[in-house]
Amino acid sequence: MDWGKEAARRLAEIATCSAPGPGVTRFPFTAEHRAAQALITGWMGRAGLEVHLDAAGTLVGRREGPAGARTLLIGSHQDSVRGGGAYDGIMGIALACLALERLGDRDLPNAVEVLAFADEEGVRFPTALMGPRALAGTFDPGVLDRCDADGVSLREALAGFGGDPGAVAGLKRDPARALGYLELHIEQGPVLERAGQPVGVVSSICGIERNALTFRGETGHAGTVPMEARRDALVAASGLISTLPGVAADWPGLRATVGEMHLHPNVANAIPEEVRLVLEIRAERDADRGACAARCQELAEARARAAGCEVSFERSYEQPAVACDPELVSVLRRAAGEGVPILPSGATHDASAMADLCPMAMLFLRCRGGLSHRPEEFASPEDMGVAIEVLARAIAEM
Ligand code: HGY
Ligand code: MN
Ligand code: MN
Repeated sequence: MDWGKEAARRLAEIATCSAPGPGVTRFPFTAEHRAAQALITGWMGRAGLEVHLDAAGTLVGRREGPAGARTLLIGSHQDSVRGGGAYDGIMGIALACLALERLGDRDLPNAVEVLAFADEEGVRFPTALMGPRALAGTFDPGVLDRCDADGVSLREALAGFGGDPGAVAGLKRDPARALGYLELHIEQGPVLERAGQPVGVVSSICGIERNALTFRGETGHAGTVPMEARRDALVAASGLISTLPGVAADWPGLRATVGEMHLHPNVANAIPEEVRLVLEIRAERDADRGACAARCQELAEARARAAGCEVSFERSYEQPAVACDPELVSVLRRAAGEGVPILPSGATHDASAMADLCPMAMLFLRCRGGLSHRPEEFASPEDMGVAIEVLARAIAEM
């Protein structure tokens, strides 16, 4: 079997489980998720795994190990961003199943579980990582009442999909029974491609926070309200946004982004009364991230005052920076062969939350042009074949 080619075939097939439009759009607890789940169930079955859906909507495939053995957890997320690629998240699930299929009925030193988490991107609901946080015992039940753009709560969507909102908190695993967590993921950056390497081992995952800002001014007729009499919420918001590149430069490696913004009333001939936006900040050091968020809040308040507006600034999501486990990193380095690159992750992952349960490590795959969170995202069958061999070796030797 050409395992890399089979991976490419499976990923092309599951990429069709998407809402219409360019790239892949597969949000949690939707018809697209349900269609993808049917395919993943087949992958897990072919890998000889016992499959069930847990209360948080994670599809779990388990292979028993020797009596008393601990469990090696391997996973990633099934969901995508809007118009995203065919590899982010889902490739880690596919390669885990193929590595176990490749190992066949060989005796393994541990039990193994493949975890297909429902929601890592946090695009449909203003929260994320419910699946891994439930297993780690860090899940906040309050997020179940958060709603999507259509007013559907996470609680309703999860129950409608076959999950059990009331039982999510009970999913907490015993850390003593978890050997560790491995995640294979497309790099989403250019480092491995520039190094001419198919795979790399991750050293650490950046920290991330999202802050919800609402600028409030006063609407009015665009043709009759004099410029000097306006309280234009978009003038205030854009005053903050335009300063971000300069502010972020004060902390090397820090990234600040406003990728989501909503105007009201959002018509060409009325002054914007309200602007809601999400300010996302990422950094390798949590102290840098906190300092930058404080600076941005000061700037937002100053720009709002200057425009005669008010602004609210509230953190809606946070995930601290986390180092990968040195022992698991060594396992992956041995399996991948000395000389494999070691690199930090500027993207966050399910592994960020799994680190609260057990030791974790990640294997990155080369990403063509470093392009991700867009339809052009691509990992080659050859590189996926290499990654499957590396993972199979790691599973067999841990
Ligand atoms: O945004 C991220 O880093 C991840 O893809 N959710
Ligand atoms: Mn992503
Ligand atoms: Mn991802």
